[in-house]
Amino acid sequence: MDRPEAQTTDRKDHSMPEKPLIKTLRGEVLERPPFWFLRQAGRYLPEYRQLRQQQRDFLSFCYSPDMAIEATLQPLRRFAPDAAILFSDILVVVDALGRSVRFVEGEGPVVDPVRSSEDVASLRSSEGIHDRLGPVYQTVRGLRRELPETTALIGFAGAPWTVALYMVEGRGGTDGGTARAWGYVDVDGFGRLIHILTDATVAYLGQQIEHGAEVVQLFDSWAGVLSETQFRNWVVKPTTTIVRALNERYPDVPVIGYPRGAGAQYETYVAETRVNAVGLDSGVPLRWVASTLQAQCTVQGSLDNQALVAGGAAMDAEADQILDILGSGPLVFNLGHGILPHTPPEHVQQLADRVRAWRRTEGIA
Ligand code: 1CP
Repeated sequence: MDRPEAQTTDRKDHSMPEKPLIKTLRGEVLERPPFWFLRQAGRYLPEYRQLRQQQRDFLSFCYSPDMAIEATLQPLRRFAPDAAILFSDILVVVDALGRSVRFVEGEGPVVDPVRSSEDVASLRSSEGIHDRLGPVYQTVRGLRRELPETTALIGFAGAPWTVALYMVEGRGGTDGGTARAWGYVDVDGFGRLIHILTDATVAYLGQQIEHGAEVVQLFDSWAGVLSETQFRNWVVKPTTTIVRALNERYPDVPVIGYPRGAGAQYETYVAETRVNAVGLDSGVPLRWVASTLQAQCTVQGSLDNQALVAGGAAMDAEADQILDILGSGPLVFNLGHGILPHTPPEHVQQLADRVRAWRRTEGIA
């Protein structure tokens, strides 16, 4: 497809055979589904824990291209998944918008809370974020040079609602009560924050693509706490805007949306946002997925991360069920939520081997 103004980067490999992940995201059904794992880099790997010691502060670690590249590559060396996901965090955008973000050991992220229209007005505009995020773009560019030929590079951002939740609450571990209440009391004020985050997300993911990301994923990890009205306003609408803007500018870059916990609202999400693929959490019934969502787009998921902690026959049985029910349609095998820090790496190896060995049987649904 013609993209006259976007020819300035490393993205010149259109003549190469397509990678399995990208084919699947376009709706093709391969002999076995491609796979990668949410949070495939990180603390469950001893080599990550060692690398992480070289930088005290987690944000500085994310902004060190050499370290972020190395952290991204570590799980690839062990498990050879079909995709690498950029090592960074969804909260770098908050930092780039000018709010202080810290990661406290054992506690998670702590953000200078945004609670008023004045706080929202003080945020940087979306054009102002790139200086701070330059090292992330360098990481993306560096990764494209390092990856094996068949491994796709996934860029990502937090979706506006999930990022707003951390900005308003000031920390993790909440159900977004303060943010939801603000969204009822002052729809316009909270909507302004969502609008700023929507613009910033388009700008941020656009730059990741310009620097070499071949697929992007929007993490809406807290989509599941919203009522139907708020789900429409804070999840569906901004996601639709983001998908439309990216698809217009980069028609060959698939967008994966992951509205964790959305339940029956998954159906609205897929139909309205027009994401190229949808990330499933472990609670979504597989046969329902096969008959509704998978008829409309590629699905990604959805092994319970606790099954991965358990390992053994129980894990194999859960993985087989996903493969047998969803593997005859377009599926990217993955987890329903990120790998937990106490997960034995051998279990991840066992799972990778299992998925790699699976074959689709023609005619069996
Ligand atoms: O000590 C450390 O090393 C920091 C732990 C850590 C790591 C390894 C955090 C803090 N973030 C990350 C990396 C990260 N975060 C990645 C890249 C790694 C990979 O996937 O291989 C990605 C994609 C994320 C995305 C992310 N960050 C999400 C969305 C996915 C999800 O899990 O739902 C969310 C919600 C965050 C916020 C965040 N960052 C870190 C923590 C502990 C949290 C969660 C806080 C909470 O529980 O609310």
